[in-house]
Amino acid sequence: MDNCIFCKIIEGIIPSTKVYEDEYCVAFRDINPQMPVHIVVTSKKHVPSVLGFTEDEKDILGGIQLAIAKIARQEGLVENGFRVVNNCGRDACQSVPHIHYHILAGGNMGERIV
Ligand code: DGP
Repeated sequence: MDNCIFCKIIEGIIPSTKVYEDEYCVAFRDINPQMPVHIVVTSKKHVPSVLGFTEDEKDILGGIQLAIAKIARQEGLVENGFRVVNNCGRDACQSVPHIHYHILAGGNMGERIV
């Protein structure tokens, strides 16, 4: 999609540090990391948020979940654990309207989610 930062990263127009790619998604290191490990996993299909998927796109959603597990193993995050965050809409401060999940790791994040 024109003028979408993540579409441009997926297409390689905007450079990024990619850590994973498959038929459903691309993962790259966040430009503004909030933890020592901060990876963004985004759908290759431009969908603004989790609200935008249809019943026949369950394969994409499942593919992303499986990719998150693969990335966690690949990046050595299994032993100490990690957090997965999806911001959706205004109150969650979603800044890029192309669905993505944050994988956060590399230190204790506390018991509270926010
Ligand atoms: P969110 O606020 O949930 O929409 O998260 C968007 C994230 O995307 C934010 O943590 C910063 C990251 N981001 C934005 N632009 C770029 C970029 O050009 N490159 C990379 N690597 N990350 C970006």
